[in-house]
Amino acid sequence: MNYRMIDFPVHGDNRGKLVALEGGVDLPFEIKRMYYMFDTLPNESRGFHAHTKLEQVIIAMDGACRFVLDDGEKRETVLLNRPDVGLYIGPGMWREMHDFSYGCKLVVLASEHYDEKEYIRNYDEFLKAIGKDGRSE
Ligand code: T46
Repeated sequence: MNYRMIDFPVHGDNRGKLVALEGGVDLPFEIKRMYYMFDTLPNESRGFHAHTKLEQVIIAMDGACRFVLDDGEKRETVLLNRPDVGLYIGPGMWREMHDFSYGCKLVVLASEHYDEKEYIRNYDEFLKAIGKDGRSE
């Protein structure tokens, strides 16, 4: 499975906490793009796609959501609910986002600029692309 959780170093004192992330140091790639999601709703899921090249780290700045990660053989679930932990997802992973808490805010740091052509939004095409559709042997 091409994903993992990354614990970020926290600089904390009596004023509160601060996390600093540097591309290539705290993240395994240089950051080319940042985007965020807000006004999410518990009954509205997102994602349902994979990327051929993109690497990303996703952080729940506020609230929580459940990620489903699928490599074409296994499906695993990860709860994202801490601002000091990031979910790294590499290429070739199908992802779905479910069960957003009201007002959940996700920040995403990405290794590439946005390119819709690099998305695989159909699950059968995803299996085919990674050679796990049973016809690629
Ligand atoms: C991912 C998960 C975790 C842009 O114009 N630029 C961008 O950088 C992005 C990310 C999206 N968009 C547009 C494309 C769509 O019209 O924003 C709209 C919503 O994007 P999408 O339906 O792809 O959003 P999610 O939440 O399903 O997926 C997003 C990322 O697209 C994806 O890379 O891994 O978050």
